[in-house]
Amino acid sequence: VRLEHSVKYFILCFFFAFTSLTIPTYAIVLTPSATDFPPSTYFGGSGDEGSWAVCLEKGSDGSIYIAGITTSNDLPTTKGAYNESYNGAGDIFIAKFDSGLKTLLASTYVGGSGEEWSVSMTIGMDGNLIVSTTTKSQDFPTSIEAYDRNPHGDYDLVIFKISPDLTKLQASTYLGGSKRELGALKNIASDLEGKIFVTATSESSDFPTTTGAYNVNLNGYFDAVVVKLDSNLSSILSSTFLGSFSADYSYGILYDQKNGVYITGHTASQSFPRARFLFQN
Ligand SMILES: [Ca+2]
Ligand SMILES: [Ca+2]
Repeated sequence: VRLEHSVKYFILCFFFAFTSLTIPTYAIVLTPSATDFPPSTYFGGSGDEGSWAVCLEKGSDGSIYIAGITTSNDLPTTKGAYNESYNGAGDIFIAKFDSGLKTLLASTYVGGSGEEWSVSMTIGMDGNLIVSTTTKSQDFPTSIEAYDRNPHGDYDLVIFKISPDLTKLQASTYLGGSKRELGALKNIASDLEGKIFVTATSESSDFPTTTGAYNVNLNGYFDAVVVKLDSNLSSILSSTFLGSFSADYSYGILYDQKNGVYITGHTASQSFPRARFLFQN
């Protein structure tokens, strides 16, 4: 790895897709002054970590958060963490390290008794972590004031907020229709007011949309969906489908204060909706 002088702080996190191997997650921090191998650490248990995804964020105090999916029932968790023990069938893990990756500051599981897969994480304006996952769990923990406390069909999204010390679930809601909703590695974002944007792929004709939204009906098979929620995850502010007759998959979201929300994905639709002036028609 070549270190550029302009790189002030650089983090690499690897993920693997080998399902037949037991592979721990590891994170490496590179700094321009590093003369030896940069700070790095393994993090894992006896099962698999990060077979589907590992994502990371840097806190305002320099701490490093990593989140992913684990099948280990013995992953290191910290006393007083929100959920110290494994819930089964694949859970989310979230771990917080100091900037040098020397100390595990906090570590928790989050999940229900069924399968969780896909994880996406961002840090909100209030410092809470905002996480999105895809779940098959019928008992994923939700908050009393959640938009939706009930699962719908096969796979749903769950969006939750957890405190920066990983001790308190601040809010959590299901989001889905009667068929499958599928998240991605970078499908959540937050604006300066703390409102939360999430994108996913849905095959549910009853996925919740809002009156006046760009497209309130499922188009064909799979569509992208884009949803804006309030900061407590207690209501949908706006929600739309985005797609055309063939499959349209949504993979990523970016919030830009000036221009709004960007979505990226993959389409098999020849007639995917386009604006007039595009890079490529
Ligand atoms: Ca689980
Ligand atoms: Ca569903």
